[in-house]
Amino acid sequence: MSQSNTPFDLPPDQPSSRSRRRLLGRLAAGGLVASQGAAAAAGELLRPLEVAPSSRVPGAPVLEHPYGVPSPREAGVVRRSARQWPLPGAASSMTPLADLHGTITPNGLVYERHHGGVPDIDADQHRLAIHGLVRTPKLFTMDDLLRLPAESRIHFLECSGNTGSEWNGPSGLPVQLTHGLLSCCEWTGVRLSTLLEEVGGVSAQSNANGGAWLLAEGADAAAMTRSLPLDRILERALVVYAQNGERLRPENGYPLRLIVPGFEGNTNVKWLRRLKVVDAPLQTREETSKYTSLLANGTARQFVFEMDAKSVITRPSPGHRLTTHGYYAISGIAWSGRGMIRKVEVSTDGGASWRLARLDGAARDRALTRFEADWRWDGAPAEILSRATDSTGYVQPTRAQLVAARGLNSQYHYNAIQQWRVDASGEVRNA
Ligand SMILES: Nc1nc2c(c(=O)[nH]1)N[C@H]1C(S)=C(S)[C@@H](COP(=O)(O)O)O[C@H]1N2
Ligand SMILES: [Mo]
Repeated sequence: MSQSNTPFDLPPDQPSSRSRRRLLGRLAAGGLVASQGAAAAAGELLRPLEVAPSSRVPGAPVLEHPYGVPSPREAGVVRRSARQWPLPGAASSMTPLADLHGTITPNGLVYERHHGGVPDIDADQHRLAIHGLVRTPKLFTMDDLLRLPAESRIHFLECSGNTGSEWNGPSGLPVQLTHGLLSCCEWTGVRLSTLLEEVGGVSAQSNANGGAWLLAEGADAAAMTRSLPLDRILERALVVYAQNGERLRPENGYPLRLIVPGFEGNTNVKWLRRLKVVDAPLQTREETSKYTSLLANGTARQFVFEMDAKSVITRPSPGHRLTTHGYYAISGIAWSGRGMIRKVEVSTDGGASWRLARLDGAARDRALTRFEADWRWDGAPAEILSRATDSTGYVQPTRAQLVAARGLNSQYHYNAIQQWRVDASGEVRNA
């Protein structure tokens, strides 16, 4: 393979499938990836053709792990925390984005954010109350909920504090610790609208103040409570008991949680015990002292629900090292709380020029989308970044644009373009 970077540098805004076909055509003879130290290969090449040592003995028996676990060789792929938290129970752990593929987060790696620890709840004893401005208030057992029509949908979940580390410039942290308060699961449960029908619908009084709100409360030590505008969530919200095909994990809300697709993480109340229809937001702790964003001019943004469009390159990313010159697929994820991802552009020159990335799989509403762009690294220092545009036409801002609009007082809703630096040795850094 030639070391020149010209043949594979794609012109900006060229439809990338065409570019890819051209790239694949050019490389058909040699393949995209030369094996490392191609010349050393003669002896190596013969090895896979001999009987493998692992074929000479019987393997481990079935049911060695009644609940399957990852290979011990993947033991480093775990959730991690970015910092020490001052109070026990009030903490978070982050998803190892650089080690994941596709768009679904395995259940053992879904990020965690708890304000008061993980409660131990007996599903048989758990109840969901739906009351307030409804015709016939009811208590639901888990069995009641499981009898109702179920719906499964894939959605991302992102903490509004995600990537807060970058407000003041590059933090030096790897992508797990900058963007890892982010996961994407297939959630299964009952539509909120179905449950409201079960309680006879919202009673007329609620409409006097211009629409009903919904208070959601958790059964944890933090008794997490948020008020949500019912009109805006009714179509999409789910009360879920399962994630990725199995019951919720304790740390993600077992036995029941609210999923409000696209809304900031904290509105997705875990260990859900109560939904109360009210005629105005209740101004709970979680929407006054917290989750309100102070702007530079001294006013505050309250009830900032939707997570704006965002993207990040997960491979290569800080901690990775490019060991040879030549072809690399730049891979990452993009998402928007306002709809679908329409396009992702990638730059390898610090944002001077952009090219379209390929979007993998079907476009999904308020879910992670995997993108990929071809890149040929010639060994020169590079700055790689990605920029998402969503179905509303909104374009992910630069950090400078975001700071100009919001100031530096707020820790929440940081969604700026993220740049990684590749130095001449191939080391990738957040600098
Ligand atoms: N009851 C309750 N619900 C909660 C929380 C909590 O502490 N208690 N944390 C919230 C926050 S801040 C976020 S970001 C998400 C995290 O969900 P996860 O832990 O399943 O990733 O849950 C939300 N729901
Ligand atoms: Mo959060």
